[in-house]
Amino acid sequence: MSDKEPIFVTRPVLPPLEEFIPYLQEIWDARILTNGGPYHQRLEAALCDFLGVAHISLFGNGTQALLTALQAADIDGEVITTPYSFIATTHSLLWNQLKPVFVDIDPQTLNLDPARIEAAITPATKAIMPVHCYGHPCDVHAIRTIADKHGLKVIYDAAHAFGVQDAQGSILKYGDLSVLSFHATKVFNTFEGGAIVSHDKETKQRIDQLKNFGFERDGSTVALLGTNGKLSEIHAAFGLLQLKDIGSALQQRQVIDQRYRQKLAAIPGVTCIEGLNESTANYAYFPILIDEAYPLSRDALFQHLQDKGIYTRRYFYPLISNSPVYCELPSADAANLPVATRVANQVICLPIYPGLSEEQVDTVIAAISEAGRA
Ligand code: T4K
Repeated sequence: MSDKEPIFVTRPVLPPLEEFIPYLQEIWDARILTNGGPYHQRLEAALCDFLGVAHISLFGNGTQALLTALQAADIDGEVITTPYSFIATTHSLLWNQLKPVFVDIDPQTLNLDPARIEAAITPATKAIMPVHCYGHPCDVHAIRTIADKHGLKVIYDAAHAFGVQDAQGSILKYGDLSVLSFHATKVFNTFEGGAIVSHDKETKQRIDQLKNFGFERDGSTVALLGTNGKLSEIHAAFGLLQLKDIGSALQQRQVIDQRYRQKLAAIPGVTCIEGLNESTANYAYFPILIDEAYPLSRDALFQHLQDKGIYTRRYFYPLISNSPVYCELPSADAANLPVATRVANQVICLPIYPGLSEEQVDTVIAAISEAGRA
C-alpha cells in the first residue's frame, strides 16, 4: 500500500459548505421539506433549460426512475436490453414483470449492437432498453428505425449521459423516455437522485402521478398503482447549487480525459474507448481495455493499482447476464454475448473527477506503464 493519499475512481463534486447554508436556511424558513416544493420545481425547470429537453420528472434515485419509466411505458412481455450495464438496468425490467432479452454489444461503442437486435425480436417483444454506457451515445437512429419497423417502444437508460449532446442537441431527446441518475458517483449529483425525461405534458403528468402514489391532481383520487419516488427539497436544493458549477466540472473532466488518452496511447495492450456520435461528451468514466499485448492480466493490473492506493472499478464486470438472477435466461448464454463477455473481462475504469490533480493522473498512468514493463 502506498503512503500517498488514496486515489478513488470518482469523488463527488461538493461546492463550499457555506454556499449551501442559504439554501438550507430557506428550507428551514419555509418548512416545506418535500412533495414537489419550490426547490423541486426550480430544479426541474433549471434542468430542462440546461439539458435542452421539454419535460423532466425528478426522482429519489435512478432506479426508482427506471422502474417508473417502464411502468409509464405500459408494456408487458419481452424487452431487449444490454448485459453490459449496472444491475439496476435489468432489475427494473424484472420488477415490472418484463422478461429481459440480452443482445450483444458493439465492440467500438460498448452499447447495444443495433445489427443484432432484429434477430432477438419475437412476437412478445414490446420494447428496447439500451444504455448510453459511460455516457457514449447509442446508435440512436438505427435503434429508432428498428423500433419503428416493429412497433416497439424505446426507453433509454441514460444514467451516465447527463449533458451529452449530438449534432441535433441533447441525446436525451431520443426514445420514448430517457432515465438519468444523480447518484453521488455521477457527473451531476444530488447525493441520491434521478429523473425521467419525457417529451409531452401528458406523459410527464402520468409519470408525476406514478411517483406520487398514483394520486391525481385533485390530491385524493388514486387510479394508478403508484409509488413514492419523490426527491426531497434538500436534494433538489443541492442539485440547483451544483448546477452552477457544472460547466467547470465538465471542463476539468475533459482535461483529464485528454491527458489519459495522450499518454496511454503509447502503452501496448491498453485501448481507450472512443465515443462515436457525441458533439458534447461528459467524460463521465474513463474505461480502458487490457488485452494480451499487456504483460499483466486485467485482474492483476486491477490488484497492482489497488496495492498502490489507486482504487479503480471494473464497470461492468461481471456481466448482468452472469448474475444468479439472470444466468438461466436463454439469452444469457455467453455464446450469445461474445463481445460483452470479452469486454467485461478486459475493462478497468480509471479515476476521473473534478479535483483529480494532474499529478494524480500521472501517478495512475505511471502505475499502468510500470506494471506493463515488469
Ligand atoms: N443504470 C445505470 C447504467 C447505472 O450505472 C446506475 C447506477 C443505475 C442505472 C441506477 O442509478 P441509481 O439508482 O444508483 O441512481 C455505483 C453507484 O452506486 C451506482 O449509482 C452506479 N450506477 C454504479 C455504476 O456505480 P459503486 O458500487 O461503484 O459505488 P461505490 O460506493 O463503490 O463508489 C465508488 C467510488 O466512489 C468509491 O470508491 C469512492 C467514491 N465515492 C462513492 C460514494 C457513494 C465517494 O467518494 N463518495 C460517495 O458518497 O456503485
